[in-house]
Amino acid sequence: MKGSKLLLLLLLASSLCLSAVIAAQHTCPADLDSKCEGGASDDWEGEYFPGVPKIKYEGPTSKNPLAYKWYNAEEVILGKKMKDWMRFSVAFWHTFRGNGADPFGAPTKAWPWEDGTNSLAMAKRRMRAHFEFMEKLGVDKWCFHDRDIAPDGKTLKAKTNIKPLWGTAQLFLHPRYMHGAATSPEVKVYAYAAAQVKKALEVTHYLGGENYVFWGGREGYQTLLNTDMKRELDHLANFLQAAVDYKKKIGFNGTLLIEPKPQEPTKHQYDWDVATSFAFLQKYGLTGEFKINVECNHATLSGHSCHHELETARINGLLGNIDANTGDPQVGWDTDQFMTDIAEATLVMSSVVKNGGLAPGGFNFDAKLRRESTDVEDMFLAHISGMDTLARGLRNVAKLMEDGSLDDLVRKRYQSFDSEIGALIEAGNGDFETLEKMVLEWGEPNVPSGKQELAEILFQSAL
Ligand code: XUL
Ligand code: CO
Repeated sequence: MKGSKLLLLLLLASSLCLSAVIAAQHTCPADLDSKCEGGASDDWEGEYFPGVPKIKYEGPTSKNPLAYKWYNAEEVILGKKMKDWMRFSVAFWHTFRGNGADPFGAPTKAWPWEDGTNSLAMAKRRMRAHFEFMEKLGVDKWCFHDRDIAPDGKTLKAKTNIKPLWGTAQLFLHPRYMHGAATSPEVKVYAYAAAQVKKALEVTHYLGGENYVFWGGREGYQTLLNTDMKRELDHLANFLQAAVDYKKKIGFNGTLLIEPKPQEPTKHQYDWDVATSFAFLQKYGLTGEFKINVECNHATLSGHSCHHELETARINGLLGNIDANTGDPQVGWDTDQFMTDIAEATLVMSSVVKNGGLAPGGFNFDAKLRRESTDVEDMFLAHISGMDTLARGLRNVAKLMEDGSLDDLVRKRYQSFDSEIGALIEAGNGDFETLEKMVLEWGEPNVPSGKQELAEILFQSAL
């Protein structure tokens, strides 16, 4: 009993120090070297990015790296403002908690506002830098892990126009989660994870979040020799059902999202890809309650393209959000790079347009600077590049649709099914006896070319 009370207190302290009040503000420069009277460095009111202006759209001919060339928030494309198609979001964990460390090397980022502590003052200061960053970028959504944001609720809530696209619980870093969280063989770990997700759902709701993500951190296995896979999957389903129940209980109307990934950190992650996640949701009767957050780098790790995963989600009514990033073709792990490939972005945007957009989901930049990118300005450049790439993709999709040749090519490939017998089959009435009779009448079919090269030419013409 004592233990569980302590646990809840700890959870409260770590996530819900949200009651911390910002006292009367000092005005100090946003610079660690300046000795402000009273030493209240958390109350800095100065600029964190003094060299960076508000990023504006200057069009494709601009040579200004700190400007948008393709993303013009208010411009209407295919009947919707660009900002409403894109719904961009900054991932707090990469942009403000990523320090450039890798398994071989120490942190490389020395952002001027970081003082190396994990204090409340530091959390507040970092959050102010984060809001200034988003305001200058012109982005009004962000995503967070509970463990990264602690403990400054007033700062988070005060900026009413900047809201979380989604929140999530960080259930993979702490050693207690080494065998998984909802799939841990240890019931106390399952319960701990439940208490953490409960709190993270509350915090996301409190901050006005529009979605909540379940990425299966360590929900998977390292070897089947010590694993009861059925039991673990049953536990995971019960955990997700309990999350649905709690979400409803607290009146949180946000969408719950599953984020598939095939491996890393475990050898086999249970949410391998979209199709596997869909089968899981169907088996446990959870399809109406969840959508999918497709991450492009996870898609390629699972041996699919991002486009494949998006289409699989879309045609099953499951496409809810995109973690916008990309992998490196020469590297076999989750590099979480900003997407810069225009062809890939065009394919991604074609799925988004066919989906009618992503709302209440959006594009979360689950992407990080390279370890070697260490200027504060690089944080802006990376996001501008990612935003412009996807915006350019959207413009390309509009070109392809206006031209219509590619859609025509696809439509024509299936036109034999527009016949009487094709309609019969599509209606589910193509019985084998009828079809055999038709074959005897028709003889050997004349099979047309797939026109793949032509499709590629038509696609390229829009890039
Ligand atoms: C990990 C990953 C996570 C989730 C949120 O690969 O993508 O950052 O998006 O936990
Ligand atoms: Co992600």
